[in-house]
Amino acid sequence: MTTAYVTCPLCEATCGLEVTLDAATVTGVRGDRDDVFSHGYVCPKGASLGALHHDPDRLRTPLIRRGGELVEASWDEAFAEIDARLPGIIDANGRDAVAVYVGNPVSHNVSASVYLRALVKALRTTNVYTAGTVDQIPKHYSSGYLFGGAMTIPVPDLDRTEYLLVLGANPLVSNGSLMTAGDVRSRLRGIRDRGGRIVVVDPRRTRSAEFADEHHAIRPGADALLLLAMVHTLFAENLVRLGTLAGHVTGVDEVRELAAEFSPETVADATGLAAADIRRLARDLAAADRAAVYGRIGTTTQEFGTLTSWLVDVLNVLTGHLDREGCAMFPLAAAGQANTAPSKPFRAGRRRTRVRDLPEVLGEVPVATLADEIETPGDGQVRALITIAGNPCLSAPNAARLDAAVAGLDFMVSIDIYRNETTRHADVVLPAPSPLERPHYDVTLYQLAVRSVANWTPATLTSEIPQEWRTLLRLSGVIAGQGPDPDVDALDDLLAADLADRYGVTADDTRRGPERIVDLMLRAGPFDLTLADLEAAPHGVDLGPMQPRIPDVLATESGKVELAPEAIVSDIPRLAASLAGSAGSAPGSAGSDGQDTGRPTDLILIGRRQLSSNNSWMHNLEPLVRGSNRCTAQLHPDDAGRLGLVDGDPVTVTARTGSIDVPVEITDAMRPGVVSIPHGWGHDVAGVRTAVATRHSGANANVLTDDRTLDGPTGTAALGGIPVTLTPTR
Ligand SMILES: Nc1nc2c(c(=O)[nH]1)N[C@H]1C(S)=C(S)[C@@H](COP(=O)(O)OP(=O)(O)OC[C@H]3O[C@@H](n4cnc5c(=O)[nH]c(N)nc54)[C@H](O)[C@@H]3O)O[C@H]1N2
Ligand SMILES: Nc1nc2c(c(=O)[nH]1)N[C@H]1C(S)=C(S)[C@@H](COP(=O)(O)OP(=O)(O)OC[C@H]3O[C@@H](n4cnc5c(=O)[nH]c(N)nc54)[C@H](O)[C@@H]3O)O[C@H]1N2
Ligand code: SF4
Ligand SMILES: [Mo]
Repeated sequence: MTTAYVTCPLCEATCGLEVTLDAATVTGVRGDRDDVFSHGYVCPKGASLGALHHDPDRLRTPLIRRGGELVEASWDEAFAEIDARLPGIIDANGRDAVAVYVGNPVSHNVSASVYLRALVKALRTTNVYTAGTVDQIPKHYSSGYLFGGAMTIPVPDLDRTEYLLVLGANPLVSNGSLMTAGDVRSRLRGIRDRGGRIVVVDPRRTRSAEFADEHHAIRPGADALLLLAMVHTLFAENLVRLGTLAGHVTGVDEVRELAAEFSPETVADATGLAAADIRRLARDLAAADRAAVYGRIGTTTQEFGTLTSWLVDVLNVLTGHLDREGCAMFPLAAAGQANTAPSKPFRAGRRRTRVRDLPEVLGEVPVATLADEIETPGDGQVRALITIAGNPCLSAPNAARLDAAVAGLDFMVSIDIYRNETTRHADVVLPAPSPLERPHYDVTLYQLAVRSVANWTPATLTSEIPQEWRTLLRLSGVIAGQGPDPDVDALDDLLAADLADRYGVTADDTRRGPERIVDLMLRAGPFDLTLADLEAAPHGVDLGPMQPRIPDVLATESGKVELAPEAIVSDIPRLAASLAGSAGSAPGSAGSDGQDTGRPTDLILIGRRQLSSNNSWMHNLEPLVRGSNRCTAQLHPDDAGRLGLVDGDPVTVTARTGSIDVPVEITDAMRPGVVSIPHGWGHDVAGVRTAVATRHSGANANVLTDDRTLDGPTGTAALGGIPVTLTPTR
């Protein structure tokens, strides 16, 4: 029996886990009590790392399409196939003919996130699509314009705050997002134990809302109106206090003027909150000494995602709750320096997409328009696709359309651990090691951590499958014209030298791959660590709480927090128009879509996360698909009564883009007029190899979400606020 200490790479919480093994068999996974950050916490997903590793359906060899079927092949055969087909498509159709889709697990995988840059560089395509464009891009955009850097994202100082206003997040289920906090439950409990308050704004009474002191069931998509009315109240009641930020902020007067027309009375109907409650929320926030406003996916994947993300921080600034102990603060990461390296002020929209004229943000373009780019003929039409750790056929809006478009591509390569709803369409599938077969250091998520921590995980088990960084470099070499078997070590040396140069340190060339990269990032970082320091600390190194960082952290042109950037406030007229359009609208209507179909059974669709799910890809593990982890449409009893439905009835849910069949689950946790269906289900399609998931298939909620309904400034998909009708299934 042996024991290994690993950082869980499955979600943003970065928990430390203790894995016990009998030779190469995982016999147990539990929380590591000595972990400096998570102190022994583990969730059902982390506890399933062994089941994931031993899943017989997980891919171990490459697959190639032969006579229409995906068959097992050697690595050399797989790369020979790619070499025979991909460069030809680029030669004939140009570089933009190849698109890349980068999925969520890339951010949790140092091999993939660092070495992806080599692939993107080799491709030189403008068609870089990411899961971020159905997620947090509005937050990068608002932070970029407010503070100068897209990763300069304030996170709540959870361990010291006394008032936390949460919008559109359910940390007790998601374990926290854009707020890396091992054991978030204990940290939230800490707020209450200190006598503090937690307020949750969410159309659904979630676990986090139950846990909180106060819950407001807002209408979907109305957060920007609520927050703007709170800003209005701060000015109207003379509660604006910049405190330590005075002298570091521009644009306060513009914000006052912009908020003038949004009084609490004006927005009360549209938000579903009483004007008196809106005023009180503003006063409570202003009165709290240590407070933070925090918004997550319910605030970014909606039609006013950018405005809402911006207003979250506008409130933090106007109440003096930014960059101060116990408030919203800027993390300091030990490696990767996303918000410490000097950088040019952030700008988005440096180029726009061919078919729908949508902006790039961080070089990424919205996956909501990938189907357009595949289907629309002309120069730059997408003919080939590379997916890396992504399942867009389940996770992107108007998924049925995207699925058909992807099926019609000339060529597709996927790097993935499963043959699933997306990778089944590939011509070549390249497997990647399981999380226990690779080293790990959470370069990305530590940028957002509520304390500075660093933890290195060596690979627990060896693998026949090449490390993902090797696969990415090999693919890059093929695309660069070096043939099917490029010198991967030479490419690695180049990448390391390039990064060492950028960070101004000397790389330790006795190491290779992510070991060498993480080591040089640590040595360039603010804590002067080396990888050897972390290798000697299997439970991690705690580097202390967040510290005030203004003005040094600011990278705007003016060197100040620019509170009213044109690139954001130019979207306010659209918000005002939605308010005008929402007068007298049906319950639950976001009042922002103008897509009311006029039918009496109209409801507004939102999503939800489930404790034992991980987006679309952990449903193949028996321990996770038991019990309450089911794909249902949650509905308020009043709506169920109106529709003549009882609990468990099958219903057909229909939107502009399509319809799905799911059972209803009647619960007064829902706001009347709103229906909630989780995403990531819909596994009963041909050609997948996920036997357990197929048995627990559920339905694909993204057949209902609309690729036309987007956040204005960024083109991020509005996955919530979709009008749907429910009819009993015959
Ligand atoms: N167990 C589990 N954990 C996960 C994941 C998972 O799939 N399962 N996924 C991970 C990923 S990729 C992410 S991005 C994070 C997300 O982390 P969270 O944002 O915390 O995740 P959700 O549980 O989806 O919470 C979003 C909430 O927004 C609410 N909401 C919907 N529309 C609106 C609206 O218009 N306004 C407001 N105020 N609220 C709204 C929903 O009811 C929901 O409760 O979670 C991560 N963690
Ligand atoms: N309706 C609705 N849709 C949503 C959301 C929502 O709230 N509602 N949330 C959105 C959000 S926040 C996100 S982040 C996206 C996620 O969207 P995606 O990233 O497209 O989807 P995932 O389900 O995370 O799929 C991850 C894929 O990576 C594979 N994988 C896992 N680990 C590895 C690895 O180490 N290497 C490789 N190569 N592959 C690996 C899995 O098998 C799976 O195919 O979904 C979005 N879609
Ligand atoms: S909360 Fe996230 S990091 Fe922690 S064990 Fe669960 S999946 Fe892993
Ligand atoms: Mo996400």
